[in-house]
Amino acid sequence: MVIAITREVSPEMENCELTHLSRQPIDIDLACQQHRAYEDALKALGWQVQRLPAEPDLPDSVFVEDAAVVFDEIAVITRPGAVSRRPETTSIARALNPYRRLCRIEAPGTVDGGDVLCVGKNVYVGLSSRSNAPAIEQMQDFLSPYGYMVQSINVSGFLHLKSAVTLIAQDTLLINPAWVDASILGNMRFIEVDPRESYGANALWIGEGVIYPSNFPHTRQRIEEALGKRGIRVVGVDVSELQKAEGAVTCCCLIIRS
Ligand code: CIR
Repeated sequence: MVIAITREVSPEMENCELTHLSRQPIDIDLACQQHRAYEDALKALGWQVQRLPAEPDLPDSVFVEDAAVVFDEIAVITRPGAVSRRPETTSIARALNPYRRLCRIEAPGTVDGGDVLCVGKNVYVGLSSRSNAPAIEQMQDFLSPYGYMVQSINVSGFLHLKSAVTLIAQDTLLINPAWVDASILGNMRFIEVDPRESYGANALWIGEGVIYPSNFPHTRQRIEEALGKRGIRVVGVDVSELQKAEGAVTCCCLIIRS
């Protein structure tokens, strides 16, 4: 069974952290509708959605991916790079406690889950404005007993490693080659985003489906051409309001496989 932990949109999302985007008005009602449609897409692909209540005082708390990284053996509770986001981990740790042994990143380490890309036993962590070397060392200590290799990748000019590259099938990465050099990611197949769609590398792969923002049609076509014949279909979701908060599709759930 696969469980996806989500959290309702905060009514304060307009006061979110922004790094590379300028602030625009966010329609909170529409954001909530889009988020429900995203959860429906997860359910339609066979996942069980466990929705946590909104955290009204934590504007970015819908982006649950950043507060933890869930592995088969353990869950790493992060220490997010943005100070405003650190309280998000309390309720996420509570939600994950029944499923996994918890390990916690401690100061001076900081890491956002959006910087952690897992490809089998290879764990790539973005060295970014949010995630630093002490956290990467702590992750290596937590994970090496289970056979994982943790490796850092420099991230600059975009928010998180997974803004630039995500796993889209067992052996395939969706990548923006202008932001990340594919040669450091090992022996994989790659689908490159259309150059007109720089932000199009964040996709959420779930077995036979890929949840993908509807505003990157050119990249979507590339994904369908490459994966359609392998029985993986693309499910488009409109996440315009979440994108204004610099979010995307991987960041709105935490995936627990059991
Ligand atoms: C932030 O800057 O932290 C939020 N406004 C957006 C976080 C998006 N997280 C993600 O893509 N993993």
